[in-house]
Amino acid sequence: MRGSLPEDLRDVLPRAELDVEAALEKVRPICDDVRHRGAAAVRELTARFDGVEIASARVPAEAIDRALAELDPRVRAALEESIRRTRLVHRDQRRTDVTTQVVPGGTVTERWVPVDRVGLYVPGGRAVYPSSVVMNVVPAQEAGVASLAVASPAQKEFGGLPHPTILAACALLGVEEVYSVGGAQAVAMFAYGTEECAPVTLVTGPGNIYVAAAKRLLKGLIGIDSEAGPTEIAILADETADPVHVAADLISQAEHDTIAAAVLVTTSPELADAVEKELPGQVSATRHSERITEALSGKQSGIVLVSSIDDGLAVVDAYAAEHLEIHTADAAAVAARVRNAGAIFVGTYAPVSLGDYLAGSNHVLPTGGCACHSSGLSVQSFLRGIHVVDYSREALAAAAAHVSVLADAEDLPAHGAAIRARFDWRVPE
Ligand code: HSO
Ligand code: ZN
Repeated sequence: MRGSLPEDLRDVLPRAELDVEAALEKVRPICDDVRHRGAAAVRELTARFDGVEIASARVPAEAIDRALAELDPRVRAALEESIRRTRLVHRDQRRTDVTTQVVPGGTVTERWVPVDRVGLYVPGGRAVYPSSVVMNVVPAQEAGVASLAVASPAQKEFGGLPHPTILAACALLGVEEVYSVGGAQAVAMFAYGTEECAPVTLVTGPGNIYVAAAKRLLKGLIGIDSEAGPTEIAILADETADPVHVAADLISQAEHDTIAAAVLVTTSPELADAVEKELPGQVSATRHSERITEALSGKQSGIVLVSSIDDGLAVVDAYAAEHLEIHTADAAAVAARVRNAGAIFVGTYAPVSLGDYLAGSNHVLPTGGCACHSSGLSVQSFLRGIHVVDYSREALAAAAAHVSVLADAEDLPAHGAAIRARFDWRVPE
């Protein structure tokens, strides 16, 4: 992509397509079943989709305690440090109520109130990520959410319980309410509630296409975070970048999924060549080389050559990556000019892998270009700002004329009348 940039960059940039709409028809009967038959439906669907019979979806406290007792001490120490750092960052995101004196005797307060109860979905199968439990639970807790439940698929090899590392992460975070339920039925259980699980007001957490479809279907009844799509890394680099680091970081996110996206945007053809030369060796040396090869050769991944950092910035802004790394001279100055990204990683020593686990930042981030309008998960995701309006008689009287005029202009005279009724139908002078 040399020379002038195309008009709409989004048309030419590589991106995966995910057809959530098609999955909607499949999840509708599942959600209806859970709605009408509750816990019995959840158990039957678990037998059908996860191949394991469970007596109850609720995970007993002893199983959670046991998972923590049996957790590798090194994993425990790393998770504890991840929780500590993530808490530091998210604690600083807490909001204080703000009262604005609009006129004498008239105030509006924005009061921040956490949602009552959150359901957190944690995937099973290939993507067993205790780190995602941390990234969802910590902001909810720091927001002051009083009731938090976790659902994760029943695993046959663990006797119908969720994966033990997931249970151990819950234990470390003080989450006691855990269900061995996966897929669309987990989202439906949270939304409608069952005999075993009280309904929630908000569901967060990543999942497969059926989880995303169930979230889309039930949105409105419940709030949702975002529909997490396949993960993405974009790297903006110049000739000062180290091809070994660039290749390693592209590979690190391609490791998640065959449809993960890894995009390098660079001003340097030499760097592009060097990265292309570097990739095969690193890919073949790593465990998930097949998955990575497929992700890197997919149409959603590639190298974009640009003529200048300005053009590079235009490209990464149009792409709006979930993760954006900057490997340029004066990376901080370039990073400061980026407008669209889920999270920005500045320079050589801030790779995405650090952010995935231990930077303190959140790793639940907008994908699929949604970073141009949405943010990652934060304390704010679990709060509602409620406007509290408090006006005195005098302050209302002083506003009455303007309200009446605007109400009449909208042909809603009863609006103005509601104010005049308080002053015996005559607003005092
Ligand atoms: N990079 C993923 C999060 C993750 N990485 C979990 C490792 N474990 C999406 O931000
Ligand atoms: Zn990752």
